[in-house]
Amino acid sequence: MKMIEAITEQLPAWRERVNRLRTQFGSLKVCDVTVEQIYGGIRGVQIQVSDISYVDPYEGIRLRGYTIPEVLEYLPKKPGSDFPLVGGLYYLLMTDRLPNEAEADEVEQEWASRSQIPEHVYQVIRQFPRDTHPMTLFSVAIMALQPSSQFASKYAEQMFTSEGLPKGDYWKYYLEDSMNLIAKLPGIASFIYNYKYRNEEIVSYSPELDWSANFARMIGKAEDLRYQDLCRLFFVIHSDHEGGNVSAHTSYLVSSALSDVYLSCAAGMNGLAGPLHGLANQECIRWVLQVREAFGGHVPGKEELTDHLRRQLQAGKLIPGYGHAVLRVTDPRFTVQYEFAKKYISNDPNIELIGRVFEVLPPILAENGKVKNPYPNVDAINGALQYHYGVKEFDFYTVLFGMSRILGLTAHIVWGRILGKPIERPKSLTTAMLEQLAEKS
Ligand code: CMX
Repeated sequence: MKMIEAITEQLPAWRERVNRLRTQFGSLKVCDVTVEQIYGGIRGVQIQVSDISYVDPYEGIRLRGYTIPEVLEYLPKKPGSDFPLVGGLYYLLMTDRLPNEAEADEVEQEWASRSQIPEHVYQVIRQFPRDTHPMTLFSVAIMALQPSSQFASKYAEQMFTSEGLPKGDYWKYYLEDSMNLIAKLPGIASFIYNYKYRNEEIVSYSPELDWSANFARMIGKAEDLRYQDLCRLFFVIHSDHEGGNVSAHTSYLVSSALSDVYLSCAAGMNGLAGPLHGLANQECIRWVLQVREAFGGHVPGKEELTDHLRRQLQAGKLIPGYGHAVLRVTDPRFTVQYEFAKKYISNDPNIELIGRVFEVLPPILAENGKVKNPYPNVDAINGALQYHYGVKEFDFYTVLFGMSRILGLTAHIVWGRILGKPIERPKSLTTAMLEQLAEKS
């Protein structure tokens, strides 16, 4: 694979950079930690390095240094589509280089050749009651693939041989496992969708189509080229959001114990399934529909909407899709999806309402100065787009998010092995110890 060559070429330079930092500047202090941060979710404590992506509060996410509009513009596309091949995005995340068409295509072809899902994975999903949350099914399906981990078997094997598996080569097996897992995600996610909401159909992967279009086709949208484009857009923009969010940090931590890609990604997906993380995106469309319902199915005018929003805030309610822990501007991932919506489905009433809320809500949220970011985040529009194209099962939206996020998680995990990162083990203190520190201060 070209991806392996591109990484191998860069290896000596990367290892040299990290070694230099560790040996020459190992004792350099990066930041302090306050008691408030320890009790307050470790917010703002700079304890990680992520070269895959960085979230700037005023600019939003950069994937390998490229902003969302740049990524959408520069990555190779299939003829007839305005949106990138996810294979190209993966090449960028993994190798730190923009791919040409052949390189993006090679990743797509690799996925096609690795897409066959073992029968027992479907059986595992079928054992669960149909009302099981799709994220639970997604996580167990990933776990069901774990016995096929090349890293796990190679690692176990070398324990009993004289040759051994050089530490510097671990990453190659992690990359193999990542490619094998990602190749199967459209089949797994679509089967979960079909099992829960459609006809239990298992649809095989078409090598003619890219990863995103395969997923769309597998849930019955073979003819809907616009939905296929939406999938490409969605999967690209949700792929990574730095290393500190719950799913990225969890999977990275688990992989630091040399747990393989399957174990690590399933753990990350369990974090993504939490209502304060990935699950938030199903709340936004629910809220949009509730607002319309409150106005008899119509989209309220500006004044009516302003009154309604003020009443909700006065009642202490959160407005889903607004605010962010890091961002201090409109999330660029909202902006590109809103542009897609305005271009193709501007007469959809939910999109119309989302546009009106975007006009009136930020100044209202900003009024009392409490909300640090009064602008929309990516979740404010995700669900409405899926809903328009007929994916109306809200609880499935986090699986779509998960499919995309595994692209980023595996890039972090593989690079952890490339750079020889050790097992993570932060130190904990007791409350009494902090009280003693406080006494002395
Ligand atoms: N509506 C009403 N009040 C809000 C608000 C919103 N959308 N966003 C923040 N606030 C309130 C908070 O509840 C908090 O009030 P209290 O001090 O009374 O508890 C205050 O404003 C300050 O919050 P903040 O520091 O601006 O925001 P946080 O970093 O604590 O939380 C987030 C960020 C996203 C959890 C929060 O804005 C929120 O709950 N938004 C709505 C849910 C949502 O859209 N979640 C998706 C997040 C997407 C992502 O993480 O990628």
